[in-house]
Amino acid sequence: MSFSFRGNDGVREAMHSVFLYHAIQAGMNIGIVNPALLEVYDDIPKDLLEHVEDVILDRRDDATERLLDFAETVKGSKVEKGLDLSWRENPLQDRITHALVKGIDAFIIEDVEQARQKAEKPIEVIEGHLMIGMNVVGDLFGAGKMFLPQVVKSARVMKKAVGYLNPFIEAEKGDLQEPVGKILMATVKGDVHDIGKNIVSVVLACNNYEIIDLGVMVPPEKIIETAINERVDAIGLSGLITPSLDEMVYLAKEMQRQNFEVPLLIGGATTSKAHTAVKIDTQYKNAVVHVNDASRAVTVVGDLLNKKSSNEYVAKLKKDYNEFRTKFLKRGKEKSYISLQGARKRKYQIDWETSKITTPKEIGVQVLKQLSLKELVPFIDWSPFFRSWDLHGKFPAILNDEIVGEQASQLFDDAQEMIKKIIVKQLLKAKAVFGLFEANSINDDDISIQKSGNEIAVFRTLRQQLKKREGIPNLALADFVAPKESEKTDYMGAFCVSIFGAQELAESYKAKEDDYNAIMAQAIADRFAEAFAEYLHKQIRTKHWGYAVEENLTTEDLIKESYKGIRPAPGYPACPDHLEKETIWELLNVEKNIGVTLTESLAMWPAAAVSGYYFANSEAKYFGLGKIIDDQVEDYAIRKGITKEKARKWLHPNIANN
Ligand code: B12
Repeated sequence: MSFSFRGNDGVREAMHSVFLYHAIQAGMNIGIVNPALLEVYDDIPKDLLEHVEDVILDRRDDATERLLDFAETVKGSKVEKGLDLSWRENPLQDRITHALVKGIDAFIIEDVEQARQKAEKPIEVIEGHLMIGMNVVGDLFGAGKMFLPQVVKSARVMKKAVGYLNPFIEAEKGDLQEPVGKILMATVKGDVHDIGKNIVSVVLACNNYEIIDLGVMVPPEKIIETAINERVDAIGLSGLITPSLDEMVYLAKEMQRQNFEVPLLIGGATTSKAHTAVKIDTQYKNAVVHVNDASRAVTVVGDLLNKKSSNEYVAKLKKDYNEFRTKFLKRGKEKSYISLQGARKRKYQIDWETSKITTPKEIGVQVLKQLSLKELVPFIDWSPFFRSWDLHGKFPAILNDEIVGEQASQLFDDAQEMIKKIIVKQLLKAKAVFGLFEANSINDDDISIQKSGNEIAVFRTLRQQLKKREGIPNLALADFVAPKESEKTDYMGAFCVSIFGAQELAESYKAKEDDYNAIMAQAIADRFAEAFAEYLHKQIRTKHWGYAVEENLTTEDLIKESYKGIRPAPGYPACPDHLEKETIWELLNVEKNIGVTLTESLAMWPAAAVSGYYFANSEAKYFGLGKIIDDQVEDYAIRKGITKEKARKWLHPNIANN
């Protein structure tokens, strides 16, 4: 018998059960019969059963079509998986290990209780049964045979088991299990991003490290004080945006000043081995190490805290960073830069006589407070979602990837479940403010924003200064807006989108010791934020500004940025200057309109947020500013009316040989 079927999971599961049942009834020769499947048979709703049986028993000509139609009506009523319970018949230790490796928490209390009754002291269950299981998890992860989402699920099972045992341990005044080390984790002052830090914390906790997580926006004094009071064995700092790099340098200096000896771990999207070696390592004479993904964290921390070999490891690390630094600093010097004046002469030239300028259909500021998240789902770019979980590959191909495909599919299914729940229960809220304005570039690199001919704001843009081949322009975003001298009225836009509620949702899962879903909630909120930016940009192009009304692009086209016009965001390569967010905030009255605030490092809160500009010219394109030199820093300080020191502080990641 053969049939093809593309119903939803619930129906597919039921099909499978019914097929198995009938096959058994018919005395077919089936290799493995899992009794658990037959239990599901009893639970199959009568109407579904009838439709499925029609197909299998070939009772009607239109049976398949009817079943497919029926499948549409029962979407979302997925039957629980996990039917193969044969592992429950294994010995106790195997069951506990299986539960930890597979991340199944359904039976862990039952098994742990059995282990507790057999043990002399409840602590033995943690030190014995559970640690044996977690060591298997650690080994498989280390060997690349288990992936991050699985490890985070294992941690969830472990936490549930330990949570159950702790009252017993405390009741007999026994000592709780000794961790192998205490690690302080914090996202530095002014930064709000913590998904990476949370992932690393879970992975380290899985390996029996005690984690003191101070959360986000943590002032240096608090980090220092907690490190002293808690006698931590290492400090881990995380940061998403470039201003955080300075905070890390400051902390390293402070640790040195206060004669700290513990290692300093550096991580987060904006950090790099180069910055760590050049700027942080030089400030602290003890170990400083950059860790760029969660899977490396365990080995690095293990090496740093290993009493026997840590001296040797740290010496090697220092030597490596020293060599790296020397090479890196030389590399920067090989590049040549041209003066700002020279760069301005090589600006990107648009022929404003012929270039089409579309007058926006709606000028001024608008607020969106009630957008349904459902609308954003088709705009989600899933590839970065998998990357957050350390699964690398492009969506959708990643779902069938030979190595990570199974994990990616499971993760994707879990994400869909959570999205459904978020939408139905309205757990997250999408808010945006945007505005379209009259604009002209002035003094080469500034953009004057006007209302009825009066200037209401000025955006300062930065110009590439790398020496380039003849004919290749030195770009600044201002090049994409008609200059005042052209006597043409041009336009520009600005926006801020944000997803509210992610922190609260993640906290609610954390309170239930469920890190897997806590991280999932944050990762999904980030996807929604980016999808919202994509969605709104499309609305701008096709509706509010209306310069690309005819556009018909797929999500894939949007991911490839095949659209006309651009939406660069302060901090991204074309405009790395975060300070410009302050101008966006004033112009759009962001805080009052939607409640998104800026921290002292100009990170946005809530964290799942994007803010940026809209340029509509068909020649506008994304680019990287690269490095700039001192004359531009000075010029920028004058244009912006700030001190040169302040300009240097904000621009330093982009200053050559700095
Ligand atoms: C996804 C993403 C976003 C998402 C979500 C970010 C978030 N969760 O906060 C959204 C769309 C919301 C976003 C917004 C912004 N982003 Co963004 N974003 C990214 C992107 C593409 C991936 C970051 C990410 O989430 N990675 C996944 C996580 C899990 O990885 P991770 O944090 O790096 O953590 C891993 C390791 O670093 C390490 N780790 C992390 N912490 C620690 C700590 C310790 C102790 C250790 C040992 C290890 C460790 O282990 C983790 C797990 O493997 C990066 C580019 C990139 N490829 O990195 C840009 C990037 C980080 N974003 C950037 C910018 C500028 C912004 C915005 C300012 C843009 C804007 N104007 O709107 C905003 C800021 C948001 C805010 N709240 O202020 C810049 C930052 C550089 C800069 N110039 O400041 C980047 C680098 C892009 C770029 N090339 O310019 N962003």
